[in-house]
Amino acid sequence: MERTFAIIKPDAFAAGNAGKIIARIYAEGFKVVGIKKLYLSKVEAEGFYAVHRERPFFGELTDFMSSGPCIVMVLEAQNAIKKWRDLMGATNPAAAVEGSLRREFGSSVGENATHGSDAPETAAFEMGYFFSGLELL
Ligand code: 3AN
Repeated sequence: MERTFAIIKPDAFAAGNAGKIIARIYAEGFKVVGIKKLYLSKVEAEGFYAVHRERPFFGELTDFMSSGPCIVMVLEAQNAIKKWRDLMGATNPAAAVEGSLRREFGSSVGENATHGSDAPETAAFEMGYFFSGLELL
């Protein structure tokens, strides 16, 4: 079993799509190990996305991620990292496969409904950024 970190981003939360996304997560066979609603500050969003600090879209990305509440989760499954990224689809919703979450719920490359860790090292950092060990029992 593997764990990954996921976010239902502010666009999807504000649009009332969190329930549908969580239903898909269960339907695809993930176990939800941790889940909570947060309203990130700009500084908290900058810390989470620190790896993207030099990218031209860093300001836009962290403004958006601190623009409203989101839901952060730890998901468990076999090959959870790849399985969750496959379910999300491509970064750009217009290029994401039919049936993927970003295709269905995303509206642009920035406001793309969901986040998922891209490797075991980033998953470990991201889970630890938002959850204590006790919250993941
Ligand atoms: P992914 O989340 O699919 O791994 P990354 O790691 O390339 O994508 O980008 C991290 C996040 O930054 C994306 N989820 C997306 O919301 C945002 N992002 C990526 N490219 C752009 C862009 N050109 N303009 C605005 N936001 C972007």
